[in-house]
Amino acid sequence: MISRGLRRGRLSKASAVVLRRVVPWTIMQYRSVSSTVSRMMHPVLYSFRRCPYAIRTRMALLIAGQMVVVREVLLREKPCAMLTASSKGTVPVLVMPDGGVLEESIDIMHWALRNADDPALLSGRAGSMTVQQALVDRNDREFKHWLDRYKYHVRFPQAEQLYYRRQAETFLQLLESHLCSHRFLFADEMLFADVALMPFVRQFAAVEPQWFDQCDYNRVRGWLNRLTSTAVFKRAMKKQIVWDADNSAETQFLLNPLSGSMS
Ligand SMILES: N[C@@H](CCC(=O)N[C@@H](CS)C(=O)NCC(=O)O)C(=O)O
Repeated sequence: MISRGLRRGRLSKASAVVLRRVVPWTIMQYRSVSSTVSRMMHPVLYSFRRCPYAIRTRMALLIAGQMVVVREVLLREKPCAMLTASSKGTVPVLVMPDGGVLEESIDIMHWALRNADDPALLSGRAGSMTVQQALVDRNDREFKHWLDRYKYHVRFPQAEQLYYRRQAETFLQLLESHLCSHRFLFADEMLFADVALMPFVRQFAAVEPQWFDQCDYNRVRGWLNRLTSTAVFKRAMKKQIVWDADNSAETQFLLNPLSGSMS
């Protein structure tokens, strides 16, 4: 089961509704709906398809129904426009039409959800946001640290890959305990923490898929499968041509609108 807003798959912005009336969804989805107007009206998201931080923001933007123009970048060849907006050089970066910049994935998620029609979307029961955020912080600080070492163990020869995996597993054990009483981490519906953490656990699972398929973390595996089966995840992972400022064939498109079921 997923949240009300997702089930409705509704558009949150009047402009999205208008656009959808005049532009068939299939065209919106597969062709670049890119024009000076869309860039001026909507924030620009610099993104990299496989980056877990970018995945969580694309999902949150979709869930919140926020219209953005997505520019897929290559990490080894970051566009000047992105570096001018954010010299930090990491994705995701969200550049607002008024020039404001958000350069942390969590900030972009919060911005997207704050501006959604339903501000309580993904927050869960009153008060649960603080607890969710604490788990997300632990992911970003601790799990990500061990995940990088597990995944790129060749670059960290101080210890064996197995050692790094075992360190990362501490976090999986915590997630497993969260999943004892509900289908998602904090409820029977997908909330903020599920979206924020899932791309990292997915990355962990992909390091040794055979081991992960047979490991004891059955609930985590089921949770991950549920999340990767959602329409919102599939939509967020759709391949996009790399954006090139010099290329006259525009490649950015609007992430929204969504239509139909999100589950
Ligand atoms: N704290 C940042 C971290 C973002 C991050 O580290 N992104 C990676 C890609 S997954 C990146 O852009 N790395 C820069 C590089 O590889 O050059 C956030 O939450 O947005």
